[in-house]
Amino acid sequence: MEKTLSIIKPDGVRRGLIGEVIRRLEKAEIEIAAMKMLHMTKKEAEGFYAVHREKPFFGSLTDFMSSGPIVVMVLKGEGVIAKYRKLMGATNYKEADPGTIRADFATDIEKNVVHGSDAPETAAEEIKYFFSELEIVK
Ligand code: IDP
Ligand code: MG
Repeated sequence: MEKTLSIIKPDGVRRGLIGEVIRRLEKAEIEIAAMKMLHMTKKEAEGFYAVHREKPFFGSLTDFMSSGPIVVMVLKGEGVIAKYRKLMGATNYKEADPGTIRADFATDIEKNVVHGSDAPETAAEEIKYFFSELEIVK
């Protein structure tokens, strides 16, 4: 069964969008297999986004991601990686399809409310970054 990592980013938590994002997951019948809230340090955010360390926005992105609490979730189901990416919308909210989370709520290319893994390999790595096997519903 495919799994993916979802994050409600600090802007989403700050703006009271936890319920709205989870409502959309439930409405789409996406199974939540694990969930917790935490506040990453700058170092932890740098570790999570290590693939982007050469990008010009790396410093700002990791400042943002460590600026407040986040909600991390493991989502499970057939094709859930693509299904959840579709629900999120494009990275740049200006290019995101109408009705997607980012089109409806993002305020900035960086502050785009949610994260979702992009492939099975990255999903496995990202899930391991936050969850032990014991914490994931079987
Ligand atoms: P994704 O979140 O849609 O997978 P990625 O390209 O993996 O997008 O980028 C990770 C995160 O980095 C984005 O969600 C966004 O918060 C931020 N980001 C991406 N591109 C830019 C940019 O051009 N400027 C500022 N921040 C960006
Ligand atoms: Mg990405």
